[in-house]
Amino acid sequence: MAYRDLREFVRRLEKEGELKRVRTEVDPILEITEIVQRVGRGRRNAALKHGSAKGAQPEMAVPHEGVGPALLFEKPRGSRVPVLVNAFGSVRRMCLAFEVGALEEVAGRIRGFLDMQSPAGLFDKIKMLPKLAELGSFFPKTVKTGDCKEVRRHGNDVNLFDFPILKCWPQDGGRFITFPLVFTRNPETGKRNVGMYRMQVYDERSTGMHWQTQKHGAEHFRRAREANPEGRIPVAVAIGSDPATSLAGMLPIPPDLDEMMFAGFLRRDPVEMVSCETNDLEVPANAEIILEGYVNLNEMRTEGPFGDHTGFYSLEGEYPVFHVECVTHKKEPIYLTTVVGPPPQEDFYMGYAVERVFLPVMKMQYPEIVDVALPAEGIFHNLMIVAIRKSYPGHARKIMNAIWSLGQAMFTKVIVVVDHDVDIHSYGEVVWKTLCAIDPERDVQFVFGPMDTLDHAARMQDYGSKMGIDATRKWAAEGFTRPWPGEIRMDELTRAKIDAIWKTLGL
Ligand SMILES: Cc1cc2nc3c(=O)[nH]c(=O)nc-3n(C[C@H](O)[C@H](O)[C@H](O)COP(=O)(O)O)c2cc1C
Ligand SMILES: [Mn+2]
Repeated sequence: MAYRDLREFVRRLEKEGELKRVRTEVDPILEITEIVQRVGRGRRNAALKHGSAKGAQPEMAVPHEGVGPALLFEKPRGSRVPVLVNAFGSVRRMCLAFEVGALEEVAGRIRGFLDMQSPAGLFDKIKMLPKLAELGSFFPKTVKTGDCKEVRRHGNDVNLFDFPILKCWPQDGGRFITFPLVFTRNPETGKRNVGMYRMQVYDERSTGMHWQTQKHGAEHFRRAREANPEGRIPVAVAIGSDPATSLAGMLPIPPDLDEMMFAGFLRRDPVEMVSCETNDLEVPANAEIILEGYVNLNEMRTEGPFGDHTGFYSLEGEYPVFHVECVTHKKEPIYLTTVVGPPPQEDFYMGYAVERVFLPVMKMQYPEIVDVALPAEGIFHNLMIVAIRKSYPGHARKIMNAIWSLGQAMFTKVIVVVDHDVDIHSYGEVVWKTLCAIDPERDVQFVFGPMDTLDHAARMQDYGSKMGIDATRKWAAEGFTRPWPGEIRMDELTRAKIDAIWKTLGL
């Protein structure tokens, strides 16, 4: 049964021993971040040192404990609303969020749909029926009203400071809403987009809207502005929904594919949507908090700095401004947030789940891909390790170029391509075999293209160079005519002999 809402997930986490309540009054300004860092510290060090046992499941390659327990701060200073943080900060909690025993199950469901082919005979048709029926459960459903409407405030009664919005790090430009679902419509097609874009609180009724330039929200803004530079677009923001819906905003899915449909797929139950009070957007009926308002197409304001998931402050920049005209919320809402900072933090586990879940999609387009790994320290876009089954000259280069043109994987600053027999979840093995396999001048490739907005080393914002390392075995067909040595391994006969006398050796 899909979680009804966020609080049902909180109850589940508590039952599973995954959540701790903090009853002492603490300040959402800096103090909550410091507590989150401390509960995660032991685990963080373990995570930074981790390697994986040969043959281990990828899920075991990341520290199972995550970044400490989920925390519910019941008394944030200055607000009557409790703060939930770290709700998704471990592989186990991500599995609880998707109600699966292993993330592989979600990947398997996606694979099942991708494998659906035109039925050959009656038996095939019958086999497809349950899948087709399941498809129906993906589409969001419009309902008349929902819990998110229990309390409504308009105009001057709106005050964002009613909520315990965190200021995470000392040099942050202010308080930031870090876990919002931002709803807009494509002004040309009317199709919905939902993205997780941080929002800096400027005052009681306005925030920044950190639409990075390649993201779908930014595209909606640009298209609307081209049509009517002096106009405005409606925007709605939902904070805290059932886990799958809450996470849908970060999914790297194609433009015009509805994130709410994907949330329905993940929770195996349609997301119920209600109309906003003041505009024609729809929002999840089970949300804890809804902000309704608009963005002026001719207004930009300085946003940042913000202690980011790179582990550094992202710099100030000019971004659109969200004006809040109406707030609705549950009678006793929970404020869902996350703290980003030096890796790994909660977002690593959210991103890790996305990586595992979307691997089948990547493999369908590029069957030569055996596996991918995004080490936490690579903060998603800095490093991707890819294992391929190499079948033709230049294959590794082809995969690099494929990744640089694959949705948000375009941001990948460094791609390392290795042969299929390298355990890419063992970073020690990757370093060893990569460095042994390359002639740097020959095997490193540079290209230019779009960069993640948060990359502070790029020569300019949003544009820069990327590097691909072809660490596969080189072939004669690629101009490498020397012999390639085999990897050292003891022979079976000797191993068996020593096995037989091992116990007698006293070692
Ligand atoms: C905690 C967190 C914060 C994020 N903050 C931003 C942000 O401020 N701006 C942004 O463009 N993307 C941000 N992202 C990444 C987007 O949510 C992600 O790229 C998503 O796919 C965007 O939706 P879209 O593909 O519909 O544009 C954040 C992701 C997470 C997990
Ligand atoms: Mn989107």
